[in-house]
Amino acid sequence: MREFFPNIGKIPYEGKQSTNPLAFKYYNPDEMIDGKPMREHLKFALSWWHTMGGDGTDMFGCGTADKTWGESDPAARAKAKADAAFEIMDKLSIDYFCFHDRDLSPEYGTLAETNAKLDEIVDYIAEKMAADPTKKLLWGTAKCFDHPRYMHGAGTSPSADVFAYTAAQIKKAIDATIKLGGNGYVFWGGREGYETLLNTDMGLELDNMARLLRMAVDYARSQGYTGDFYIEPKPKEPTKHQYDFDTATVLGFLKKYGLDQDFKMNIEANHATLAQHTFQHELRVARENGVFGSIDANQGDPLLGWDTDQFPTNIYDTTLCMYEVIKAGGFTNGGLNFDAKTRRGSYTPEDIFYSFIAGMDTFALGFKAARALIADGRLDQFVADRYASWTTGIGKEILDGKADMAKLEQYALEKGEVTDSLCSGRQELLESLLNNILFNLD
Ligand code: XUL
Ligand code: CO
Repeated sequence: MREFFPNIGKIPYEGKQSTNPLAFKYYNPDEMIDGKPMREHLKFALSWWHTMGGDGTDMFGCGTADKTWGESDPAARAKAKADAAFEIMDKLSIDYFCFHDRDLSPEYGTLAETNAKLDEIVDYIAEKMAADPTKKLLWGTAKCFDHPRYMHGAGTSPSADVFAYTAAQIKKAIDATIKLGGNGYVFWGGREGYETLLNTDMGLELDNMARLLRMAVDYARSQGYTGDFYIEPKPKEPTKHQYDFDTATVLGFLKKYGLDQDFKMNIEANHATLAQHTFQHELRVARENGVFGSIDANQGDPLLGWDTDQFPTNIYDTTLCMYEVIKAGGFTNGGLNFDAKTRRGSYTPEDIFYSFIAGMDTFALGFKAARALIADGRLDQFVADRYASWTTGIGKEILDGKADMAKLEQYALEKGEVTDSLCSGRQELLESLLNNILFNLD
């Protein structure tokens, strides 16, 4: 088989003293931690769209990177893409991948033809996976936002015909996910939102979105799918207002339509910042509501208000992210999908490897730091102590349901001004504790 990156070998782990740009400094895939290798804790995934398809095209200019994989015929290119993807995963010790249907195989003249060509490439990838069972599908999804038919949305389009087309496309993407053994299926609301309320029936659009999700879940379950369904919140872009604004908004939507038992969240770091939240905030909301599922690992630029999808290099963010992941019990069906692209100016084949190494090392460091933070115990103890007034006395009575307004009034009247259960929040102390943990890692 053709080698696409002949100048790059398998990326070794060389440790933090290494100066080799093509080596991991912190990510040691086979290092055993709590009885399982680091690769199984982190479950890194390659995103087919950015890595295999993204050529650097932006609103101001054409592509800078060659992602033709040496083929001009679309079907031949789809296969070459798969070969190159497996080579990249192999060389970087990445075990998982994620796809949109149209990343695997483009649209052809009719839906029937498009589906037939998709089947061919799915079969091809299934063969490659059978030959190398270390390569697994983290999740699949359908690209219901690219083609002009989706200009006004897909599941929330004013056109019932578009809704039907969307259902047909998602049905096929679910089939592909099942065929490739995926344990996740993502709904990111590509153009499910609005540009102006002047032309929008918001109530009908949201009802229809819920109808589509219910049909999709019922269909997948009828086909024996046992994995998770994820919603990936995002507040804006491409539309001015995306309905799946953030985790809290999505939770309200799911509860209203009785879908809350069927969905978890796929939290993307850059989407959190677009919603003016921290990455940790979104993860915490998901964890506290029992819907933490998977992560799209990337980062934005604090000075830019758009979805830059950069490879994550911020150690504070990855530390606090992995803190939430560990507290949520680790990944089950989910993982860390690099929904990230090399900068337009980082256009060479080596840049793909440098970018993944940067992102994977940053998450490995974050994982180690989060473990150290938890093992150290001072942070968790501080939080427990801060809420100590709920473990005894009136606090415990409130939690036990043994207090009402009259009883609390009586208590407050007798007790007088509150002093003894107020104490400092110690924010600066905790921030320097985090620094201390980070810079004392082995
Ligand atoms: C877009 C985005 C998507 C989803 C999958 O911002 O994150 O790539 O992850 O549709
Ligand atoms: Co994403």
